[in-house]
Amino acid sequence: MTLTCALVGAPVQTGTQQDGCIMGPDAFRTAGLARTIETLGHRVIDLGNAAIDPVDAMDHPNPALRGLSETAAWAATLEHAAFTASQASDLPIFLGGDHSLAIGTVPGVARHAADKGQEQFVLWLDAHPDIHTLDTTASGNLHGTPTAYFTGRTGFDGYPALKAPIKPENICMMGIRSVDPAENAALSDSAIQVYDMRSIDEDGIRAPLQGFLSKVEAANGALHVSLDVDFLDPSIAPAVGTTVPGGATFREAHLIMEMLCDSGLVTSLDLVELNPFLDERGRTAHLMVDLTASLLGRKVLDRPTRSHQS
Ligand code: 5AB
Ligand code: MN
Ligand code: MN
Ligand code: MN
Repeated sequence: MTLTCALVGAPVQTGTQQDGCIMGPDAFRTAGLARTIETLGHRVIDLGNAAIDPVDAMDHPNPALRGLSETAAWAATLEHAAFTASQASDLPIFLGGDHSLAIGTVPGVARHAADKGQEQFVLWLDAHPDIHTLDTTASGNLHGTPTAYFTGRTGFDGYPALKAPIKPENICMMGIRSVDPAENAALSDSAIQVYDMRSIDEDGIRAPLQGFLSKVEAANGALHVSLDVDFLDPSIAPAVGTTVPGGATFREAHLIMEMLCDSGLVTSLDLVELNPFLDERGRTAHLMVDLTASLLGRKVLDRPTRSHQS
């Protein structure tokens, strides 16, 4: 199937401590993302980079918070950008930027889904659940907060009101291996499905992902995939500020993308947390582009393989 993919640059780095994610959109473009997608027979429209206007500082009782007013401003800007890119294309691809950008992209695509009468689902591929509120984050880094915000948890004063919060039972997290105590508490009270690295070691990717995709299909839902570079093992993806050992392998990551491709269910994608300043000759950027290619139909063989038939 030929898709129209819209690239939306989101050079956000106010959600992290370490500078560099601002260069992410340019690194994805330089690594040939558009060309690669076109080679697979799809159309690409590059909508350029989103931007925010200067903002006034916001106060908050948590003294650790940094970049609060800028990040809240990105939420509104990217919600709008994601909503309009969803209308203008079959598959908006958001080029991060740190993961705080999901406070805009996910609500924006969810508003589009709601307008079409569809439920929004989210596949969160990350070492971290990013489910802190403004009160519970100890680092103060807001890239650790998006899933709490878009599921409608309280404690996000000054952020835009959510038009279409994501139901926790519509979220599947995979690759998780670094969880703070407050996040653990939030997840144990939540219907979010979490597959940590231990469960992937024990059971693999295929069965849990198939289970989640069946749910999306049965609901005729829209599916947003949020891919954090640190989902991948740092040995294959060094260009990220928050490396955690023991991440997904090259094949585990590609298998996810190949299964997502076969499902035909994906309606939007975040590529986040790439810090080109930390990369080795562009290898992480290229891996993220290759994973996107698997999601969009790059195959080894033209004929169906055995696992498709089983
Ligand atoms: B990322 C940590 N939980 O709150 C925190 O990379 C890490 O978007 C957050 O997943 C990692 O600072 C955010 C320790
Ligand atoms: Mn659409
Ligand atoms: Mn993340
Ligand atoms: Mn992460």
